[in-house]
Amino acid sequence: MRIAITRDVSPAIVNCELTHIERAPIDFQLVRRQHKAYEECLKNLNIKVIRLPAEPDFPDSMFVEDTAIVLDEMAVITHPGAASRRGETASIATALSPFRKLFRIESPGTIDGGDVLRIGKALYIGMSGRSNPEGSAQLQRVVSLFGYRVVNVEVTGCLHLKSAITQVTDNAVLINPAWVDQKYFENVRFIEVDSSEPDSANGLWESGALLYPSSFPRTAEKLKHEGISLRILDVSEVAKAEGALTCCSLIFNESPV
Ligand code: CIR
Repeated sequence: MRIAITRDVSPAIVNCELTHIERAPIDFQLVRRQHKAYEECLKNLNIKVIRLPAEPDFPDSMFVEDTAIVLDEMAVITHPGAASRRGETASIATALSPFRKLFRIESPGTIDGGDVLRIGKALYIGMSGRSNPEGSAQLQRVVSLFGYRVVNVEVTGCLHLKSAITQVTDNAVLINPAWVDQKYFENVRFIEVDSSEPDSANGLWESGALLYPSSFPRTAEKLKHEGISLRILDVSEVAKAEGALTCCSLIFNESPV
């Protein structure tokens, strides 16, 4: 059984962190509807959704991806790069503890889960404004015990590594080459975003489908030509909080290996 942990939208989302975009009014009812549609899409893929209650004190807390790295063997609770987000991890640790043995990233190390791209036994870590070499070194010490290798990746112009590259099939990644270099990634085929849609590299490949935003029709066309089956979601309000699709869930196999 696949499990997805999500969290209801914080009523404080209008005070979210923003790094690369201007603040625009977020329609709270609409962002909640978009988030619910995302959860429904996961349920339709036979994933069990565990929705945590909203955290009024943490504007960005719907973006649960940043708070943990869940692997088949264990999970690592992160130390998020933005100070305003560090209080989000306590409830995530509680939610994950029935499923995995937990490890932690400690200060001065920082990691946001949005900077961690797992492909097989490789963990690519974006050296963004949110994740630092100390955090990556701590992560490496833990995951190497379970046979994973860690590769630090330079990323520029965007919030997280997974703003610039995500996996979209078992052997292909969708990449914005303006933000991250292909040289770091091994044994994958590259599909480049349409250059007029720089923010379009974040899709959520899950259970044989690719969840993909409705706002990037040109890149979506490219993906369809590759034979990839898309589940299109409108996440316009989520994007105003600089969020995307991977960041709204933590998805993993129920039982550890
Ligand atoms: C932040 O800046 O932390 C939030 N406003 C957006 C986080 C998005 N997270 C993700 O893409 N993994």
